[in-house]
Amino acid sequence: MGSKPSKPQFITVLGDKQVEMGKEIILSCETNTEGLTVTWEKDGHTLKCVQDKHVMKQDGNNWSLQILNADEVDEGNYTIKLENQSGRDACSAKVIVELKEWRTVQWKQNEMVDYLRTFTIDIDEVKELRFLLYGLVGAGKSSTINTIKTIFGGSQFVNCLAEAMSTTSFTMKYEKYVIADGKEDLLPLAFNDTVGVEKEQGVHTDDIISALRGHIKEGYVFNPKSQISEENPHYLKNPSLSDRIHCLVSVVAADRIAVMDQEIINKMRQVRQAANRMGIPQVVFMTRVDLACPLTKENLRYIYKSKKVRDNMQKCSSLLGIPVNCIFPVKNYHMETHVSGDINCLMLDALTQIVDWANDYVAQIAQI
Ligand SMILES: Nc1nc2c(ncn2[C@@H]2O[C@H](COP(=O)(O)OP(=O)(O)OP(=O)(O)O)[C@@H](O)[C@H]2O)c(=O)[nH]1
Ligand SMILES: [Mg+2]
Repeated sequence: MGSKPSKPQFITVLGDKQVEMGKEIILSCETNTEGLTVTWEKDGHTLKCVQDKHVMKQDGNNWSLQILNADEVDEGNYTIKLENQSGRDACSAKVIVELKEWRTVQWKQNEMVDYLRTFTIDIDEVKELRFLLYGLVGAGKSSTINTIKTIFGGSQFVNCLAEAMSTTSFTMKYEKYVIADGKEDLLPLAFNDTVGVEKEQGVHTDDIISALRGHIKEGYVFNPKSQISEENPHYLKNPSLSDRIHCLVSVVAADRIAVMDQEIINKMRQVRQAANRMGIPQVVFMTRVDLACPLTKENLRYIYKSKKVRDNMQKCSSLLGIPVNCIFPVKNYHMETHVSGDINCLMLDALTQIVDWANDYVAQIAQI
């Protein structure tokens, strides 16, 4: 009787790979013994070896998987499993395929900052363009306002608006935030922060619709059980064009899109449809991209090369019914202690576009 073989073990393990489209990927490892049964898996399923795509090799104790002409479908989690009579072992690695950049961002902030600093609204009667931030609890609404304030404040704005992590909304009041350019001047932009949407609690959908129409004054404390009544001192009966919201910004966390509840999606769609009827431009700010995509976390400039980001944007578009070109992935200040040019540029890229859309809307309504 022959002796039992050694229990399979790895001498070297698979390493994570990041490659450009069209390039070759090689995953390799070394084991302690030969005579093993080896299987390769991708995302938990046995890898189907495709001709001219996959080459699996063994050279003594060295094992490799070569993936030719890397394509977005090759991105995923690869595992090699070893087995013999004495036992089994496995190790995994992530493969990230950089897509061809499909949207460009100007990674220099000066021009965009200057554009917003000198921006004027087409209609004199309207002194500020109003943006309403709306979305799930903890989506990053308040953090988005913090990030915008940071850009124009020149140093990181103390993050007093945002909550570390909570299941109920941290923001309870309807508040307006203006953007100070330096110490004194104000940009003609205002951002209204709202309570997060929740399944049972949270902001009443009709209140958001009233806010879009300009009926709710700042300082109003949202009541999840009932909508604002016309008798409420915070109810504005005859809002002017200046009181109305000029752009609806739905805020969605990239790392939570896959687990968004249908009831929440329905509420958000209801608000969106109301905004549609009023002709209000609507966009999505997809926050927390760094938590949803390791490529972006490592370097924000890869944002439009990331398959994860693009897939999340497409998912978000079909869930909420908003075209992909109105969806802006952004990263907010979160752990950073210093101002980052890249964080600023990504937010400014979105901001410069939505400011134009809000301005067009105001000009259009003023003519009616
Ligand atoms: N990593 C990371 N964290 C973020 C980002 N944006 C927001 N966060 C974090 O997400 C959490 C929730 O952010 P908030 O800005 O408080 O979210 P909110 O939508 O205002 O939440 P409510 O007011 O409670 O409805 C906080 O811990 C933020 O620091 C981001 O882009 N990246
Ligand atoms: Mg908040």
